[in-house]
Formats: sequence, C-alpha cells, structure tokens
Amino acid sequence: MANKLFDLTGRTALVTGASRGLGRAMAQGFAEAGAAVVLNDVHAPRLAAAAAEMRAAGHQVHEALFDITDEAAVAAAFKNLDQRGIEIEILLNNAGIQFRRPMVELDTADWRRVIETNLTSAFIVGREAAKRMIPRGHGKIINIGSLMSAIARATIAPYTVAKGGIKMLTQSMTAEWAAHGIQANAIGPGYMLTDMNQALLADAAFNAWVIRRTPARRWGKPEELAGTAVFLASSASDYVNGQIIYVDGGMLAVL
Ligand code: GCO
Repeated sequence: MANKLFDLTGRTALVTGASRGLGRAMAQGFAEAGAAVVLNDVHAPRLAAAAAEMRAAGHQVHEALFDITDEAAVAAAFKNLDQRGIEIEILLNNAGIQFRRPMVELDTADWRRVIETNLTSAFIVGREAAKRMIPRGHGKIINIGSLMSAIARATIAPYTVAKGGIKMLTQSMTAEWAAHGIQANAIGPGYMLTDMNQALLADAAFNAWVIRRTPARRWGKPEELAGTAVFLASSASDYVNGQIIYVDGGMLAVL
C-alpha cells in the first residue's frame, strides 16, 4: 500500500536546472521512484553528463536544453516534447541563481536577472506545463522556494524577494489550477551543501553560524530533498495544495 502511494512509475517529470545540486538530487529521486525524467539545463556539457550518468544507472532520461528565462525557448521546448510524445505530468521548477550585494550597491540589471531567473521563469515554465495538464485533468507542480520565502538575510534582497514570490506564485497556481486536478506546492530548502553555497561554507564564521543556528546542527545534503519532492510528485499528495514544506533541519521552527 505505502509504496504504491509514492510510486511514480509511468509518469514523466521535467526538472529545470537538473544537471547538478538540488535539481540533480531530486531528479534522481524521481527516477528511483520509477519516473522517466526530462532533465533541463542551460549548460549543454553539464546536461549531457548528468543524463549519461542517469542512463548508465538504468533510468529513462530525456534532455531538454533551454533557457528558462527565454519565453520563446520555453514554448519551443514544450512543443518539441509534444512532438516526441513526452507528456509532462510532474514539473519541478528548481533552477535558480544567487547574487549577494547590499541593496545600496546593487545594479537594477542584477536585481532583474535574479527575479527573472528565480521567479518569472517559474511562471513561464509553469504556464506552459499547465496548458497541457489542465485538459488532461491532472498534474503536479513543485516550485523550489527557500528559507527566504519566509525570512530575510542582509545582502540577498532580490533572491529573497523572488523566493517570497515563489510562495505566493504557488498559492496563485493553486487558486487557478487546483480545480483542474493540478496540485501546486513548494519546497523550502534550508542551508544545503551546494555549489551556490560554497562561498558561505568556506567562510568560517558563516559556517559556524549555520551549524549553531540550525537545530539539526549541520548543513543539509541535496539528496535530503528527494523524499519531499517524491511525496509532492506522487498520489500521496493528491489533496495537498498551495503548501510550502521547509526542509531545513528545523531552522525556521526555532529561534
Ligand atoms: C544565502 C544562501 C541561502 C540559501 C538558501 C537558504 O546567501 O543565505 O544562498 O539563500 O541558498 O536559499 O534557504
């Protein structure tokens, strides 16, 4: 009984920013739960390497090289998937960037780039997926938020605003698409051991702060998001909608 609930056999998941870090780990989780995965990235060599690795492990993997901030490229990529008969039943909007600078020194171009990549792209890719999920009467959309969907930290304002927006975009998707059988939810990762956080990890004071401030007393590992992602992609979450699940070692729950 329990396994069937979390079984993704026969389903296809599109994961943006899937060639490394959190995206790669969650794509692996989907594949191990039985799903076929469409790996997206904007970096061709990384994408090809991730796909080859997963195919070598016996998983069904497709590649979709496109820039999530480019509306025409996103529409073309979905059209291409349609022509290949690949139905996206699960969308994981994971791709994102970080940019650290105090606001008084921050260029508007950098602000816009972070908002476009971390928020607008989830709308653009989500809209294309929903146009296909609504007529089918079912679908799963998972948006990657952050601790910054709920709290702020100095020097990362555009990232924080985008991740706050992701929480409300998820609820807006629920408002408009839940009645069509689509469940839209989000995951809020805590401080995870990823390339994006290498500079923070290398900063002894910051590293000590994360360990002290996190009730679990450690950084999170990317693969520790896979279970929550599979839950939100599976039948086990068919009545879960508009939620954000924080996977953060308890950081948000405790002062
Ligand atoms: C930072 C980090 C964080 C983490 C994560 C925490 O500069 O504080 O990059 O933003 O990446 O989002 O939830």
